[in-house]
Amino acid sequence: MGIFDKLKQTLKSSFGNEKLEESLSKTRRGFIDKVVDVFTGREIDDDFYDELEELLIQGDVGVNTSINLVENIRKRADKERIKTSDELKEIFASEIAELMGTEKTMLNLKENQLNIILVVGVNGAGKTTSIGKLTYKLKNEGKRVLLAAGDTFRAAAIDQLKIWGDRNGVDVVAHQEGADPGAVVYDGIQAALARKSDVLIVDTAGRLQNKVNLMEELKKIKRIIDREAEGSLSEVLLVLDATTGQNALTQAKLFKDTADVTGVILSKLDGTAKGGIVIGIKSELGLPVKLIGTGEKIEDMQDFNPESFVGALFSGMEDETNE
Ligand SMILES: Nc1nc2c(ncn2[C@@H]2O[C@H](COP(=O)(O)OP(=O)(O)OP(=O)(O)O)[C@@H](O)[C@H]2O)c(=O)[nH]1
Ligand SMILES: [Mg+2]
Repeated sequence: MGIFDKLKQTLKSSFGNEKLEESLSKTRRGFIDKVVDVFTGREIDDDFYDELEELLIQGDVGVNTSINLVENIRKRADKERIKTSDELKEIFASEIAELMGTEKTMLNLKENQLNIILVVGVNGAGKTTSIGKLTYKLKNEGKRVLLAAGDTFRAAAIDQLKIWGDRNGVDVVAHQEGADPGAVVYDGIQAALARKSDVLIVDTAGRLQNKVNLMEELKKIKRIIDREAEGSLSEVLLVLDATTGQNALTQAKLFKDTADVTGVILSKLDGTAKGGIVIGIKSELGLPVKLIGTGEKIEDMQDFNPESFVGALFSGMEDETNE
């Protein structure tokens, strides 16, 4: 039995998520294939481990995580007296699987009350698009959704959210460009309470005069939510652009500390070879990835399932290893 067939068995139902496999195809080719190449027909020595570590770091797995992974693999190789790098492939795959865990981290939404989801992230990360896709997903799950255009920095941002509102057939609470985002959120909360909405999703600006302003504004929005609808802030979701790799990790640290982020939406996982970032986000930041963006269309969002992720990462590999 090939290594990846074994992994398949371990991961049970995780293979066969075609959309995810397609999204991760660049990551597979640009990162996983290279790593697997290192494992092919090599003597296991210090050079081998150095090269592996280097590749993991380049693959945006994160420095600490890469070092730990290689250390674990080295320990297991010693213990299990493994001599060739081919045998190590399986250990590598299983270490990644173990690091990612099996637990799905779902959105924390409560029944019979308003749930506010605050969506934050730097400009261009994919906040507004993700809100559009998330609205579609929640509506399909039977939730009543309302949107609030808390990004008042640009008129186009308000219009863009309204377009997603129209596509989904949900209302958007909005003020004019330059208005106080706190006032928009206040109105959004009153409207959501009056209509007994299940979910109010708040878009926010990704760019203000400077980072301090941005963080102050997020804090102010949170204060208004606490005052007007205590206990309703169910999620603060940080949207990270997977294509930015290590930069996304740096941004995440900033937001995590000031905005009490509860989870990550990883956007643009399609079209990037930097999918290894998923491994880094979990282990370097301790933040759960809750949703992933797999394209620009309304249905291109999935719950993040670590087993499916590992499965998709290593899919298509069995043919080569069975030869
Ligand atoms: N391929 C792909 N593109 C995406 C995805 N998510 C967002 N995008 C694209 O990324 C670009 C920026 O997305 P926005 O939703 O406008 O980002 P934003 O964070 O709201 O940006 P600002 O409003 O400027 O702060 C758009 O062209 C989106 O279509 C995704 O999962 N996959
Ligand atoms: Mg936006």
